[in-house]
Parts: sequence; structure tokens; C-alpha cells
Amino acid sequence: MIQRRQLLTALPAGLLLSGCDALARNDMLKAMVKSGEQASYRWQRLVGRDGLAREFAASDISPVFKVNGTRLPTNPEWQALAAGGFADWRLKVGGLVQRELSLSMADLTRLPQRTQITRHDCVEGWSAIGQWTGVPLATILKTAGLRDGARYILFLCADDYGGKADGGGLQSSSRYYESVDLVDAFHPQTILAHQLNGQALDAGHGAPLRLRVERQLGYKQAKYLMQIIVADSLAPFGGGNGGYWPDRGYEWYAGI
Ligand SMILES: Nc1nc2c(c(=O)[nH]1)N[C@H]1C(S)=C(S)[C@@H](COP(=O)(O)O)O[C@H]1N2
Ligand SMILES: [Mo]
Repeated sequence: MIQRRQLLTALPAGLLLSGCDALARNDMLKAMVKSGEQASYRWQRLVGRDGLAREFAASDISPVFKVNGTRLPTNPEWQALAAGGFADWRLKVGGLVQRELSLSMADLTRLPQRTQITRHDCVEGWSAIGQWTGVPLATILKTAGLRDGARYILFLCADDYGGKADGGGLQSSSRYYESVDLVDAFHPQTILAHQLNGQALDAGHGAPLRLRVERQLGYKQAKYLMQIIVADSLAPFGGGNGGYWPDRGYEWYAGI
């Protein structure tokens, strides 16, 4: 049986959740105990928030890192940004934050970087080892400052899956998106990556910026990031299940 004490200590410390810490933790506790898909979720939370995904040596890097899902977003907005070398691209950060942010690639690369060599596991049955470089998501969230009630971090992408845009923009039903809880958001290996194997991300791998959340499956690794939203609920986004594939029956917590 899961002890309440263990669950509470498994939650991140110093999350900038001011007065409503207790409330946020209580909500999180309820969500965790709710059960269902969450065997690996509970397991990973019990073994500790900082349990690291395995990291590999440079000699382990796969010669080819397969491209999967969207290979080239067809959306005019992304195409125009790509044509300009992403000079006009900005990562917007909003929702339950104290300060909204709008960050250029230059802003991001000025921040302290993390490089990690990890294995990507796609649910379709292939894996690849790659070296990712980027900014810890924790740095961005600490800069923005979380407001009371913050529980989830949503990642809105530039691509409509299958190229079938319905005109709804970042909130359209075909738009790729993903989300993580605060434990994964502040995990040291959770980064906003702009390089794969020492090169700027190409279109296939999610230019100009993608999420790496290393203890979860491939579909959580959102490519073509445009906007980060801090929220208290997943319900208002997409089909309400926290991601493009979770809305289509895949687990939200895709622990490896
Ligand atoms: N925006 C966006 N992110 C995405 C996808 C996608 O189609 N669009 N596909 C996901 C899936 S299923 C996998 S396995 C990985 C593939 O990343 P790669 O193309 O760099 O191998 O990206 C994930 N992130
Ligand atoms: Mo995947």
C-alpha cells in the first residue's frame, strides 16, 4: 500500500509554489491515488523524483536517429519561421505563471545548458540513442515563477498531425501537444533541446526546439515547440487527456 508520507516526500521541493503548497500537493496526491494506468507512474514516483534515466557513452550514439510522426510541419506559420532560420521564432510561456515569457533561441542558448546521451523508445517498437543539448525546463519555470494551483506543464507544437489542419491553430484537434506533471517538469534530465548530436535540430527531429522527458516514451518528446502553458487541469486542452496520442487512447504517463 502506498503511504501518504512517501508520496508527499516524492514530490519536488522548492517548486516556487507559495502559499498553496499543501493544496497543490493534496490535489496531486488525489490524482496519483486515482489509479488506472498509473502503475509505472506510482512506481517512479515512489522510487524518487530524481531517479535518472540511463545515460550512455558517445560511442553508443546510433548512426541514424529515425524520424517519426511529423517529418516536416505543413503549417504556414512554422514554414515561414523555418524559412527565416527561426530568427522570429519565440517560445511563449504562460498560464499559471508570475511572469509570461517570450524567448528567442538566442535567449535560450544564453542560459546554462545540459547535454545528455539517452535512449529514445518509441511505442511502435524502435529505439535510438542520441545526444541532446538544451535548457533544463526547470530553469524556464523558475524564471517564469509558478502560481498557486500549477499542476501540469503543457507543450503546444507547431504541427498538425498528418498535415490535416482544421484551422484551430494551437488548440485545433489535429494539433500535436503533450504535457507532464511537475515532478517530470523539474526532473534534472527534462530539457528543452535545440541540438541532437551536436547539430541544431533539423526539421525531422523537431526544429527549432523539442522536449526531452527521458523517463517516458517517444510520443511524450514533443517536437516543434511553440508554447508552454502552466495549468491546473488538462481538461481544457485538446481532448482533455493531456496529449495528442493520449487523446487517442495512449497512456498519459508513458513511463519506460
Ligand atoms: N510535434 C510532434 N512531436 C512528436 C511527434 C509528432 O508527430 N509531432 N511524434 C512523436 C513520436 S511518436 C516520436 S517516437 C518522437 C519521434 O521523434 P524523432 O522524429 O526525433 O525520432 O517524437 C514525438 N513527438
Ligand atoms: Mo513514437
